[in-house]
Amino acid sequence: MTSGTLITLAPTGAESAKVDVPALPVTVEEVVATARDCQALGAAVLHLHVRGTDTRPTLDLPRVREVVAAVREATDLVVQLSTGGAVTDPADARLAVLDAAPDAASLSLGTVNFGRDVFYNPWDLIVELHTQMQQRGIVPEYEVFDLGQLATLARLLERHGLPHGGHVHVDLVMGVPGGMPGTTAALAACLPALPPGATFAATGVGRTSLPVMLAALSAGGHLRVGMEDTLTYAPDEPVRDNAQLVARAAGLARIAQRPPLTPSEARQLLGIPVPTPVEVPR
Ligand code: KMH
Ligand code: ZN
Repeated sequence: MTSGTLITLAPTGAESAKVDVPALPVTVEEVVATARDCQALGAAVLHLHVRGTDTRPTLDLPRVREVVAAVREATDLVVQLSTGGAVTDPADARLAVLDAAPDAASLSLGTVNFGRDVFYNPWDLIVELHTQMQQRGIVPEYEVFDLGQLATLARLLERHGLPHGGHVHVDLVMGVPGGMPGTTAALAACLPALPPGATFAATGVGRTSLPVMLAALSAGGHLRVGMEDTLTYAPDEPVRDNAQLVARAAGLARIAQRPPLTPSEARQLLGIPVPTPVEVPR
């Protein structure tokens, strides 16, 4: 069992509108402030969906680069760009996000119903993302929405080799309407299907957030939290901000005697090189 807990913050996502959720960080300043606050509370990785100046999700490369650079300037967080985007995003634009040269990127392992929408992840796109990340030195986080997608992961690794860095890290995204439920039983069913030596995190969407977090901690797993997945803190109590969710996750991790990993410990775990400090001439 890993001794510490990797906490990934997913602050924004692509599903909620700023008008409906005013606390959602969408501007560069809001994302940077959120990232900084949440690093101080125990987050080590930032799972990032970028919004345009109109507050809507965008994969526009200059904008993506601008937000990545701003987060890097202000924090030590591992920057993990979403290649999932929004359900409406085409495959080529999702692949092009890798041009922003993040430390890491998400890689979804199968097509899944997403509420009334469909989140398309055909095999050829999975292979293309995996091999492009290998070539570019970007570490994937494999997003798994259903048990069968772990069989896809085994096939992917067998045919195309280990990811850059050599370590396999999986995020079980649970409770999506159309995917596996956010229950302890579903999480336990996934564990024997993880590749040997892999680590895993779990994310419970909506009201499954807490049960999934507790199940993941009890099984030696890591956590992803944030307003991408959770907008209600308790029944009838909207989430105040992302920091509230990270603080709860960090508190539970400490109670489990697996305190939050620092960003540099997270890099070691995930096989991401620690950035060398830039020497300032005197
Ligand atoms: N926005 C969802 C359709 C990812 O970031 O890789 C997909 C998603 C997964 O959020
Ligand atoms: Zn995402």
